[in-house]
Amino acid sequence: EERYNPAEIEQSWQQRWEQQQTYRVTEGGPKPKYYLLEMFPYPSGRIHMGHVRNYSIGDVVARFKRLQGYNVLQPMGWDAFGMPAENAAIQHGIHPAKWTVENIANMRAQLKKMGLSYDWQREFATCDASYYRWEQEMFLQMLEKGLAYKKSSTVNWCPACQTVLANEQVEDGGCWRCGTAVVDKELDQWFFRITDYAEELLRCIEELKGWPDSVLTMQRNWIGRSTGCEIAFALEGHEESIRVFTTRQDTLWGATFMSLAPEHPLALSLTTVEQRPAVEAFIAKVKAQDKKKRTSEDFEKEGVFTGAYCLNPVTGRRMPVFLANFVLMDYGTGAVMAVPTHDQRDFEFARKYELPLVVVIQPEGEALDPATLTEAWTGPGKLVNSAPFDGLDNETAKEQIADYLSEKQLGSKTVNYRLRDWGVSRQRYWGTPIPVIYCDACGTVPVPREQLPVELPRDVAFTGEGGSPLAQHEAFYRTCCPRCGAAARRETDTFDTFVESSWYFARYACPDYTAGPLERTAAEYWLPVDQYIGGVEHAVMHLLYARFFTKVMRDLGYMNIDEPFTNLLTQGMVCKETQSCPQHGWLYPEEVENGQCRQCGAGVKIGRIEKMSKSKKNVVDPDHLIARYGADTARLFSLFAAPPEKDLEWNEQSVEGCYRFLHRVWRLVYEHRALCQSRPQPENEGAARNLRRISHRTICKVTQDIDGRFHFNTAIAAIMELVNAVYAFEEKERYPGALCEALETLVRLLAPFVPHFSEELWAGLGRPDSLEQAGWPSWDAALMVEDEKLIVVQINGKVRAKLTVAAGLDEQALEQAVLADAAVQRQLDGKTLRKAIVVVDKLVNLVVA
Ligand code: ANZ
Ligand code: ZN
Repeated sequence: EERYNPAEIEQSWQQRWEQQQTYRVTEGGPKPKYYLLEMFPYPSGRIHMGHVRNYSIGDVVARFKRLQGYNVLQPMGWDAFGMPAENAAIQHGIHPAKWTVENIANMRAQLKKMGLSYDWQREFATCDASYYRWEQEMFLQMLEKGLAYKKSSTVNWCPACQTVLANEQVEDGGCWRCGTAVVDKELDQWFFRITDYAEELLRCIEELKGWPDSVLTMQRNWIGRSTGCEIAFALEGHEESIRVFTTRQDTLWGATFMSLAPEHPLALSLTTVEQRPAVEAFIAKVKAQDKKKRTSEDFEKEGVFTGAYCLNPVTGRRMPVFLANFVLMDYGTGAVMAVPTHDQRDFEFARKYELPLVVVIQPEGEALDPATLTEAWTGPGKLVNSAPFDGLDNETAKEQIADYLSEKQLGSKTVNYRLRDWGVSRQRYWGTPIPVIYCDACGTVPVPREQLPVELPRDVAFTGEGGSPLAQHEAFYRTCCPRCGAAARRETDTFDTFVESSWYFARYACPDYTAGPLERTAAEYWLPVDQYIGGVEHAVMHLLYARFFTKVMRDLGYMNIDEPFTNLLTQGMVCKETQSCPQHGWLYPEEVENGQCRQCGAGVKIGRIEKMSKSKKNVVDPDHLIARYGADTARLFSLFAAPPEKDLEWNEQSVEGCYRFLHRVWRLVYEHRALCQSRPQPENEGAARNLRRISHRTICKVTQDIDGRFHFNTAIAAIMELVNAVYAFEEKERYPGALCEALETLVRLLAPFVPHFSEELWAGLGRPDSLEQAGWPSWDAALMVEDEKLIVVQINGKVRAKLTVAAGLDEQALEQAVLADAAVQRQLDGKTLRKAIVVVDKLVNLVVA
């Protein structure tokens, strides 16, 4: 067709891809495999611009790799369990299963309209029993190995969602989903022993060369390995001693008091009768405080004296024992030897309660005086007041003191992790049931394998009133003990949905396998994921859990890899300015016309540019975008407007620009399609040579920009320049070969970005092979170089001559060529050459006297 009509061609190519199952892949064959994965979506109902961006980025890489000759797996599925489905049930009376299935159908249709090259055969949803039954099976195996266990623990509880939240799901003391203030609650919970893998998870970070440094740093900090000592402090008048964990055993001689967590088991038993009321009041006060706040730097350090004393094991000094709000029970041993001269929190605490200070680290060229000290010295220095270690630099002292303490049996070297075991119990309906049964006689009994899956019952009531609907569903929880047959109760908690997303990437290798979680040959063929793409908000939880699960599944014999994702790309957010009306609050873009509110006509206030979100209504509906411009324009815009890691700002003009660009290319190719069909050979002379140079340079640049670097925006910009060069090419009739080469190059380079558009144009060019058969174009380096260069010759800084020489001459050759030139020789006549300054391919300045 003469005119570019996206709606028509997109539909026809999508149909063809579907009918021919173009993107279906199987294991094996001569091509190398390439597994590209985008983080799968939660089926919230509709796709948003963030999805469009994420999947456009992924699809470029998938198509590019396919054209390069890889056997590319790009799957899609649904992270289908979770709270929104249940909340919808409570609010609108629609069953979570129905809600989820409908949302998936909507979103699948939307994604299909984008022309993404997924192998849809492999699609699955994590709420399918055929998926989660294998999660249940793996849980049972983890239980056998002690990797899953139950313990009573204080959990973060969201009173609004009525559920436990992982530490990572608490943001500024509020629930990550609804913002409600989180409270502590004691509950029996299932845990995964991720701490068993802390060391390996940390060590393998070094091998993740294809991950952004920022993500690796976050993972490293999250695991939080500290090396130091555990030291015992004897208590006056008590049998027990207090053990502390410290990373600064070099400051032991300066420890003047002790700080315990208010939750410390010895706290009350140590307390003297006189101090008891104050201590009890303090404990009650701290319990009500949020843990994160309590330990933040700027939170007021507070404590209470217990009346008890312990002894510094090396100085023999009596140290008063305090409870302090900034000491947490779940780190180290819950007790801190306080060194107010060298720890800022201890310093503030000591000033407040008038406790003694002893300097033990003396920085170079400065004499610290406890009387005038205004803050703790936390830097390096030499030891003082620490005989027999005086005079050592403190790093050396750390080592020596650690050895000294072990010898004297006062302490031992230890490693401590900030990482905690992963609490996976949720008091929710819409999740994977945890397959255990509680029997009065036999205790916790695993559900026998042959009874798996423990399926979620459909007929549940959603009252919204606390607890899980499963706990009210008698037919579900009433069961009998698999061991003794007595009446027993089934576990009604379900898994954290992060469990499902921890291994879905592997299941795409064999989604229909019925004999286990993974079919060995398929998993070995596809895994690991070569390139993973998703939001940076998953830098810690999801990515760490998936790494953990990979190692667990490896140790259970399901996989033979250590790490799931070889390369990771974290894409930025899609942002847009907000708009609001004084009367009607936030406004959707379509509620604004000519800067006025459509409802009341008031002037609209343009707000900050922020991440697109429904709550602020600064969103663009991908459906509208695609209906108006087509999927290819939507894709091109998402890829062209910013590099993938950066935030992308919505810009209607830029969308228009992409749309016009495609029209422009279309006209150009269409106009010359008859010429190209005759397949002229590219010429190698004059202007033809020039155009060919641009074509080949563009192939080279686009390839390098895409491959591993994801500089799609500059790749597209280079293609745009090629289009300009073809438009400007004046000898189209004389050099049809070079022209056709340029046009074919254009279409082929655009294929990963705008696939429908490129397929259609390619078909029109009359090449016998398909785009895919033609493969990714290669460049000819010889054609890329310019053969001649115009060199400016200066004598003592003034331009005296110009001459043409072969391109690429090195400094010496260029100087010789210039000096051999007759015109230059004439100018130099009789003068002596002092120096020649040579800029290759450009200029030679001769300094003469
Ligand atoms: C004495 C000392 C002297 C410390 C000094 C620091 C500086 P990281 O690196 O994070 O592992 N600590 C230990 N357990 C704690 C707890 N449960 N709550 C709060 N603080 C705790 O930090 C280790 C340091 O944090 C330890 O080293 C301890 O204070 C404190 F000049 O011991 B230090
Ligand atoms: Zn029993």
